[in-house]
Amino acid sequence: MSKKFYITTPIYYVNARPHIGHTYTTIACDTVARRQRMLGADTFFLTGTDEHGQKIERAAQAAGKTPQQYADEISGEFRKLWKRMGISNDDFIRTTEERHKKRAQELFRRIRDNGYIYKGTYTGQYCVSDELYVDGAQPGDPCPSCGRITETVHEENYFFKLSAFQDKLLELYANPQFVRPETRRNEVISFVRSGLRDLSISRSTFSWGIPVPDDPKHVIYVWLDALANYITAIGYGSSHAGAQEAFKKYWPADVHMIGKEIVRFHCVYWPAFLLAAGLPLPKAIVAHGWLLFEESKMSKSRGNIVRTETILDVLGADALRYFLLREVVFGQDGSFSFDALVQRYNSDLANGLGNLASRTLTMINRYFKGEVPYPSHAAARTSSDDAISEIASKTITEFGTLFDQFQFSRALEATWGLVAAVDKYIVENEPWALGEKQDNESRARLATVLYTSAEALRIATALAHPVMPDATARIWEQMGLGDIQKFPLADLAWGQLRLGTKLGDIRPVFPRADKSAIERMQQMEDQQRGPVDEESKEAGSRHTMPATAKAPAVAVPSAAGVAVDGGKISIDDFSKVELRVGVVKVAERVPKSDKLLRLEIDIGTEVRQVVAGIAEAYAPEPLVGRKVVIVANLAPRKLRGLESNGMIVAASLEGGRPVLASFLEDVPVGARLK
Ligand code: ME8
Repeated sequence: MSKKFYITTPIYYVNARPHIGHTYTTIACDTVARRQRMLGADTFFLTGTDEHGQKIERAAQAAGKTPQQYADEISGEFRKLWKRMGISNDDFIRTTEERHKKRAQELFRRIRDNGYIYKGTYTGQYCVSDELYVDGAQPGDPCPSCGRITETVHEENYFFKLSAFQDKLLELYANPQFVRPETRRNEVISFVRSGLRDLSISRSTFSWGIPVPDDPKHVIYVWLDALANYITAIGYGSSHAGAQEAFKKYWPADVHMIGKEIVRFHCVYWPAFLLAAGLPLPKAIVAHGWLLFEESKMSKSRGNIVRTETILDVLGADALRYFLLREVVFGQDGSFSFDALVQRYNSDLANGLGNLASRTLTMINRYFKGEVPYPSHAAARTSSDDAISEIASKTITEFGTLFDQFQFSRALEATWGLVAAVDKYIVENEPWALGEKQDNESRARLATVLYTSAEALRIATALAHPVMPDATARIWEQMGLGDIQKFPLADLAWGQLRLGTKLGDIRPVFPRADKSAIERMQQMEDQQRGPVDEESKEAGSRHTMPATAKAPAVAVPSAAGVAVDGGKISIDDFSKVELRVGVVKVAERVPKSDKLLRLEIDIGTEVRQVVAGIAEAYAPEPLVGRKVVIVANLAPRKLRGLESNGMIVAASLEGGRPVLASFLEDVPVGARLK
């Protein structure tokens, strides 16, 4: 019986369209799943969307949609993107599906029946963006995870006896494989050692969630609902025999792959829920770092996201997959830039693997009529041939070891070491010069050199297949080897390339990208922001910081030349932003816009026209006479043909309405904020 392998991505919130941060985790899991399938494991790869909770409810409300409509739309975007990229997930779970709801309720019931749930009242702080209870925080305190101001929650809840699991959890972490990498494991250990408080696992002040069994006034806490997906998708809690079989077969998961910000939920809460339910625990939780763009975490709320589609349109999925896994050291944060992407693409793919494939196969075509030649064993053999076969054999072992430790970057580095060695070998052996000669010795030598090159190419291609499924499948076909997916990777060894193998049609796999590729991608992102921008320009003025890097009104550390130190700006940078108290003199709706108000604001020295995207939250009339804060030295821009000369400052609640900044004490008009 073949070994089973079950791997999961986090299920992504539907409050934001997918960006390359989500794509990163999905690509990493897809690569692992593909390698496992090639190694012969009965593999199940799960991804999906997380659709309940207050954050989604609010985001839907802000978009003027029902939560279900909203979730359908964004969940659809994720599925469309994964399909376009050829992601090989075996299932896609949505937490609003009936199968999930019923089975998640079953999990709740089981934990309750086992005596780990009781009713109580929660009074404390909650971060809606992270859907996180922030223990020990006071009203007005920021969330320790994302920095947003927490909200005070006072409601009747069901509590989970998390405190009962402290020792058991610490025992689990003794196994270094359970939480990886080591830095995350240490964080988790110190968090649990510092003491665990019982956890509220239901909410009763809104309704967008799965009803608590037998008490539908409550909905199940979104993290319990979401984490349950890992078992509900494969049949936990189902009465169908087939689903029960699947659960028995695939659970426990071999790997839950996640981003580092959700370690606590996966490494503390999830195992505790499973222990309470008497279910087996996942074998490993592997956390990677963040993709950064312009020095900070790529995320919707920061407005610094890069869309995956842009890269797919210009360079294709394989280029992105290779770049992310090669460039970013898995486990650590890594910066994304179009420049680095194109540079890597050209050096490693166009000039590296692509060039090796095309020059080797073209020469076999030219000198041996498209059939893999016979390598000579005797006179025409040199130590340089053996060196290549040794490097190739070593690479196979090294790649496996590194890859299985999730060290994708080093595994690829080793493989590209082989590619570079063969390149050098070709240059030194000059097969093109040998090809010009007709004597037997030259022919024998040429055969050996081209066989050696082709065999190394075959090995590099097989190893890289899970990372770049499409391009490697094409190289494999060009080598006349058929369907690469059927190749049993576990058997990969030097010397398997059969003599006389007839090559297929040879076409370039990675055409070189020129500078215009970078510009095109940048333009596409700007344009994409454009139309959203019309929206977000409207909305733009309602963000404390403008949503895009285009208009860094508030000292956003960026390529604009602002000195950055670990994402922080200096006081000098901050003082470049002129924030002033103003008073609204005139307020009226902008014709044909639901979102915009035209304001005339007296800032002491002059009256400014500001166009602000706050019309959905504020009627114009009551604003007259109100004191507001404006960014006074922002470059003017046009919105709906009206010049906006400054930006009004408002709290931007995730998915919610803007709330204008104001003062409790009386302040004079024109006063500067610093
Ligand atoms: O947290 N860099 O969903 P989410 C790297 N629904 N990875 C990133 C990233 C970035 N800049 N941005 C997002 C949730 N990710 C919950 C999970 S699971 C039971 C529930 C990836 O939409 C990364 O995997 O906020 C991160 O953990 C995940 O997307 C967060 O997605």
